[in-house]
Amino acid sequence: MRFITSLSSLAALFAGKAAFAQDLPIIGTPVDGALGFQPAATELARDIQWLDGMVLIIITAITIFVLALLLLCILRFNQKANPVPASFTHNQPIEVAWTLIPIVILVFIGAFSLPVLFKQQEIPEAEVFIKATGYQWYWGYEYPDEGIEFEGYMIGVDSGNQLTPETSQQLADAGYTDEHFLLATDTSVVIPTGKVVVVQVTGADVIHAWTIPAFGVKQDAVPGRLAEMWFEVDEGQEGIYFGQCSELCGLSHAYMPITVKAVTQAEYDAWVAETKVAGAYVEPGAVRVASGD
Ligand SMILES: [Cu+2]
Repeated sequence: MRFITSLSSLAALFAGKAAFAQDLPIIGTPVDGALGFQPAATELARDIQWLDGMVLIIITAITIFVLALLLLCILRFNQKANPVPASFTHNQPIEVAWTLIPIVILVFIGAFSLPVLFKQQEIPEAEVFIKATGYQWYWGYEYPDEGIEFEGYMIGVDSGNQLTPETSQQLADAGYTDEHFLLATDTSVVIPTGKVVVVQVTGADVIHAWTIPAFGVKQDAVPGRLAEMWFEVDEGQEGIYFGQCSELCGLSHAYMPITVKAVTQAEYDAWVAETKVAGAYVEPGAVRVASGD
């Protein structure tokens, strides 16, 4: 009887995990063959994606203009079409124009890019505070206000960073599929949506870098230095977001990804409470089996 009760508790545990995994869509992930950005989940990401589009228009126009000038020179001023070249060396109006016009273009771009940069660099008051430490080759996370501390390893690290049947099973158990190999981790950074999250980033051994492309954030993790960055995931954008260490840090650099689970405030509060009680990371949404069951 006791055995059956334990089994049903275990089933409930996995059912809880699976239900949670299905509830949370995987939003921030690379797509095979895609060229664009991952969907922006924060204002910072929207800002930089808009800036990228705007600058792309300007550089496309400049490239087409320069190409047209080149073609004009090739066709009109080749030896056959223009056997006697002009011998003047100065043209003041043109020199003034090619000095002033680039200045105007650069000031125009700067007027849009500097506010975006300042918005990233001016760290607002934290509603959730996390410290991320890069190690060779995994990430350590601390929520100092909550007394929570855990490490995040890539799923598959036990199988020598290979996609073995065991790795596939571990991925499935965590609610992922084989396509999330190299991205999914055993634990996740859990954050609430609609709240300012400040992340302090540092490195324990060599330089790593913490990033989530869909949030528009990337920060080098330098040993001996504490860097800060912030983001606020839009409400309604609850989901799973992947990132990877983005600073070449040694042999297994490719195998220290980052998984963020953005959940509602209520789910976040429940996760903090559960993880505090358990004394170690608890999968958010998992039904925890109370001792003595
Ligand atoms: Cu790395």
